[in-house]
Amino acid sequence: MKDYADAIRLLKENQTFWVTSHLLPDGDGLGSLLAFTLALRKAGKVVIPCNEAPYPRQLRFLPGFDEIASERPETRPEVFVTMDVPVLARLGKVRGWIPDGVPILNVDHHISNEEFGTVNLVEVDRSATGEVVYLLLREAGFQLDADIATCLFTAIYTDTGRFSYSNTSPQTLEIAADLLRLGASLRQVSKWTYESRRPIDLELLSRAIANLASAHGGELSWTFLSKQDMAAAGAGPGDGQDIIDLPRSLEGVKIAVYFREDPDRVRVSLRSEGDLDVAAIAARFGGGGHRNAAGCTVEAPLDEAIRSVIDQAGASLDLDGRE
Ligand SMILES: [Mn+2]
Repeated sequence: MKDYADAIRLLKENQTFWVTSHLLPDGDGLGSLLAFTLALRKAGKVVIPCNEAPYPRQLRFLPGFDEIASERPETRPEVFVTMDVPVLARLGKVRGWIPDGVPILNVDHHISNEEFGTVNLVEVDRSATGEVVYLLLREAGFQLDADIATCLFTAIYTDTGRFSYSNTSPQTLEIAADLLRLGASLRQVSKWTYESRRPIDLELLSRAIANLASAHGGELSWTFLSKQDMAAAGAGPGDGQDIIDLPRSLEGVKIAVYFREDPDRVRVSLRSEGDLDVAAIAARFGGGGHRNAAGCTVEAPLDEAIRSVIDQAGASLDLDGRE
């Protein structure tokens, strides 16, 4: 519990905080950031949530969403807090805002976390950073209310794929139960995060279905959205984030991959079952993540990026088959 004690001391002994998450923040990143903001404000602290925009539209319902600053705040913080951020480069332009000499509190659950903080509260066995934030706030004695519970529930709900991934532990469900008791709205969170598709999302999905491919007797499945796919659907940078769920939903799939072609590079999302380690595959391309969920960016033409990542994925399935 050493890191909890150090983190709690930073929270108690200081009054002014900035809190941020990674680029294109997800439910865990923004849920953790906003829960922290609301809980510390409730205790009379000054907390400024800030992040590089854009933020996903499906998270607009989160309490405090409209207050996230996308420009450098004026007030100097006494502590700079990162949520769900494994490496400082993932902060984007916010990295350049960190004032000299300000301690950093790094709250995360990524195995690839580089422990860049003054205090590192990194728990790699937790399903979500939201779980760590819950334990931190509880341990420190901060009061939780329905809004804070909704933020934390969203963090855990989305990072566990609605409690379906192997990172979901008994304690994850106990924490989720406590959050529902505190007033988190399961229906509201579910509606916004998983039941708010627009026609454009279906257009992207239909293109992803058309691009679906598999190998290794169906154990390896992937799809892609090219620049042309994105443009034809009228999609922007925040769209098509959930397409990885398509290849991973097929029977018998052990490794699923999704490639999205951006103007100057290809973003790659990887998912796996069991002991198959996709963080190791992502690391070969300069990325990282968790054993069963990882990502990287490849600066190569789309077809080349697909070929090299699928080769690596196939090789790890070969190795797996031999064990
Ligand atoms: Mn997370």
